[in-house]
Amino acid sequence: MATPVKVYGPPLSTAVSRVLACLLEKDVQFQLLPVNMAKGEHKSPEYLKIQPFGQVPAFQDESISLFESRAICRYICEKHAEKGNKGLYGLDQLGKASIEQWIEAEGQNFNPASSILVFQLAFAPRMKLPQDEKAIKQNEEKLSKVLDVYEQRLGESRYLAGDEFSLADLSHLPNGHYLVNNADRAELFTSRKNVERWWNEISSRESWKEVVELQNKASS
Ligand SMILES: N[C@@H](CCC(=O)N[C@@H](CS)C(=O)NCC(=O)O)C(=O)O
Repeated sequence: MATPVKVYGPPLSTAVSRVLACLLEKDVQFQLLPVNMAKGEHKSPEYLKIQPFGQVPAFQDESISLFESRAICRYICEKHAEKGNKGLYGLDQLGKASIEQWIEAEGQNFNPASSILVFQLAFAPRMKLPQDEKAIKQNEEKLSKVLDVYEQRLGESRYLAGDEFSLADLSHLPNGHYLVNNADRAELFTSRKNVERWWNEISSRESWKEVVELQNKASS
């Protein structure tokens, strides 16, 4: 049996949960190793050897160490092309180009605004930090504009990159989950009928439900 890959970091982290969702879609065995961020373990010299920016996740497989959740997901999909959800990262050049385009849209357009909202609305209250109302308003406006583009796209195809669920859709789950369930911003999704349909489909995948279970266990 193959040695499980190692994922370092708490499942409550959005970037860690992106990698976990990918591993579960691809049916790849993994070991989740805790990093106590409250104690600053992610900034320790030992951890910085595998994640030089001092962030989670870090990832190890055989002799390779990787960081950056989207790069880790791409690696998992390439290495395990024949396992689990075979089409997750496309089956041909055109399919992959479309998936890449929408992974970039997630990283460059959806993530900047949504990650600020997730921090301000879901994490700041838990950490007893003050909320920045101006940043919340500005980023809600930014994200609305991004989701208007998604609304149009999702009127043309079932998923972002085409008619199959892909890594591009999966990449939206971590921030989307907090916005809908922990930040009282479900309306951003439900006020757009195609986005709402898409969100309901992608967030009810078994892989994502398992990630949410891991998150719930970690926070209980
Ligand atoms: N682009 C990175 C982002 C990683 C990231 O921002 N991780 C956060 C948790 S979700 C973190 O480690 N924050 C602690 C810090 O930056 O000190 C990725 O996708 O892996």
